[in-house]
Amino acid sequence: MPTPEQSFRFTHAILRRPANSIVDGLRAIDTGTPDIALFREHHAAYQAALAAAGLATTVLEPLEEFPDSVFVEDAALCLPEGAVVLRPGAPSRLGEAVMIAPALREMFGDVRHLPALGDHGHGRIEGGDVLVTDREILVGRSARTNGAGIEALRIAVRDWGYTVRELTTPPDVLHFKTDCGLLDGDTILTTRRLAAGGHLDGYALVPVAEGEEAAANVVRINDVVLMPAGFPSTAETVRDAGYAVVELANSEAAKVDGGMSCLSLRFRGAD
Ligand code: CIR
Repeated sequence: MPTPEQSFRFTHAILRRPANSIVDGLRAIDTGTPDIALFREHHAAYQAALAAAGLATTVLEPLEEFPDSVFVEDAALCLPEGAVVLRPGAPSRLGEAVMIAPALREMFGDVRHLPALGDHGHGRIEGGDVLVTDREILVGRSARTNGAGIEALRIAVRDWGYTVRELTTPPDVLHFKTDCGLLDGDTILTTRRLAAGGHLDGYALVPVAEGEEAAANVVRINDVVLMPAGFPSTAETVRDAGYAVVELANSEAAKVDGGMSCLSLRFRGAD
């Protein structure tokens, strides 16, 4: 059941170290090959920022056979009541869900798998399309997330008291959260193209600066908002709105379409 501030008050995070195979990570546009040493530095700084925000971090070993596995967010959804193993829509990433399940079982008493729906159980859903707010779980249908996947999530979390609302990720945008991030339980930083769909009506919206669309994927963790570095106007906007901002270098993850939210699974552990 959603409770006030549960969408950003966390105690733990799960990360996975980048594999050397990240150079083969999926990307919409080729803007260069990630520099692995620099990616590792950025990843360590990201982990340190989570720790500084008050989280205990568990860092899993790299998985060379899954180039995109550093982006742990896409394989699971963690809620205070338990964890749900998702079904990534990118064929090369489906196995990441199997690989994250043992870590989830160590940390959660209740780990759920999505029910198979329809004749072939073809539900697909990636965590990048899932935004948990203090009121509900928003899920954007995308090239990676389909209606059956969203329906399966709805069934999986129903008895925990969550409402799942299906929205649409804008065309040619990887994930719903590529274009937005939570600032507090009902305030969302968003691109104009996502807001234009009217999907987020009812929430207080803070627009990213024109030309800084890549700044929208932020994560609020306890008292800070983690943002990718290099988007000064949006950083200022978020600060002016009253939030403490931590800017983190993200150039290497960005080459494979990764951002602040994708690099961790954040949750509130049992008290
Ligand atoms: C992919 O295309 O799946 C990865 N290269 C990037 C995943 C980013 N994940 C996220 O936004 N949650």
